[in-house]
Amino acid sequence: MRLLVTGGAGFIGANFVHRTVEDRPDVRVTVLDKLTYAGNRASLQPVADRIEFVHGDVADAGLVDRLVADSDLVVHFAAESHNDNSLRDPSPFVHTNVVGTFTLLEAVRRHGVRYHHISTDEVYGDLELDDPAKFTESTPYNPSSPYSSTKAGSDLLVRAWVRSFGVAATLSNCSNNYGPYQHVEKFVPRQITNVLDGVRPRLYGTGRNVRDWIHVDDHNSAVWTIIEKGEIGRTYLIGADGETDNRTVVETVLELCGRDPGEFDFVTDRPGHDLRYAIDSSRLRTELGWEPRYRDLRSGLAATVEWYRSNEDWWRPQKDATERAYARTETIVRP
Ligand code: NAD
Ligand code: TDX
Repeated sequence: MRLLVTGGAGFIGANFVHRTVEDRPDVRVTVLDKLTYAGNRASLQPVADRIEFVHGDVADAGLVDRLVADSDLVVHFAAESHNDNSLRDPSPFVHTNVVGTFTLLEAVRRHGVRYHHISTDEVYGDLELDDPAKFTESTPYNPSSPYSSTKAGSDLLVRAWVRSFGVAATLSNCSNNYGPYQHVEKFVPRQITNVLDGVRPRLYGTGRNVRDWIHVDDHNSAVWTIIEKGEIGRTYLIGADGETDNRTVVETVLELCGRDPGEFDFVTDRPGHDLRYAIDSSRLRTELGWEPRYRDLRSGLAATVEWYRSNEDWWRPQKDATERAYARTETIVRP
């Protein structure tokens, strides 16, 4: 099988490429990645001699057409992925998430290539903290940020290309991932690397916002399950019952690093900050038989702390610039 992975130098895409190369020697992997600030060739170094890497933009129609013509399957991870950046400058989010997805869809339509679309639970908006409800595949779209609205737009393009043009696509919407190779701008690696640097973690607002954490390897095993067993045109929610508030995550990271769990600061809240995400993944589990392997967030976080401790060469080059960008908008409000 000839597989094209977009965004394979990013966090989830790189982990997907690693697993695919290890578990599926019959698959020939080509990665298309623009190497934005979030893309890192070093994340693919362990498999560099077993894949083809193409440096380019998913919105480059000529390049995308040539690569798709030579593929049997496209898995589309490439995106601008950080909510805070989308509040500073939404423009690259529209370009990559909307125009990039459109460009890929036109190419898979022309060449009759199978397509899997990677998306997020944030397209559904948020839930109240005290609401027992979870997102399901029929929850109405209600995105809050420029990031989530461009992801919602890209999902709707995929659905329309399935219905109107018969494109053979599946979609998945996953909750918050954690694990190795995640950029230090994101919550979990930001706080781990802060603690390793002796800096107090930063919690937005009250710290009570809830995310539904899933290990990146569980996300990627679900993606392969959907590619192999999913029904064309169908959306599958991916989640591992990992609902936890941000304060608990920070306290756990501090404890795992041998620090006092109270050594954190509250900072200015994110504008429009979604309160809670929670995934009902019954469709994926009952129809396709998928189950997560990482069921204990604390031990998953412990392994992640160890990965960042052992791989400072990977994250150090991004750390200072990331913290300088945060410092421009962040103020400690309750020390
Ligand atoms: P990431 O920011 O770590 O990686 C994105 C990758 O895409 C980078 O390698 C970047 O260089 C590349 N890229 C960006 N613009 C590009 C363009 N125009 N052309 C080609 N490549 C480009 O993101 P991630 O966290 O790995 O997320 C991957 C996908 O998973 C995204 O579609 C995201 O919406 C989705 N998702 C992420 C999470 C999460 O918790 N991180 C959860 C659910 C869904
Ligand atoms: O320093 C911080 N302090 C803090 O309290 C940061 C960076 C974040 N937070 C909070 C905001 C969120 O409630 O932690 C939570 C997680 O924040 P992010 O890592 O920025 O993730 P989130 O905004 O929830 O979006 C993530 O999950 C869904 C990914 O970045 C998206 O790509 C994915 O679609």
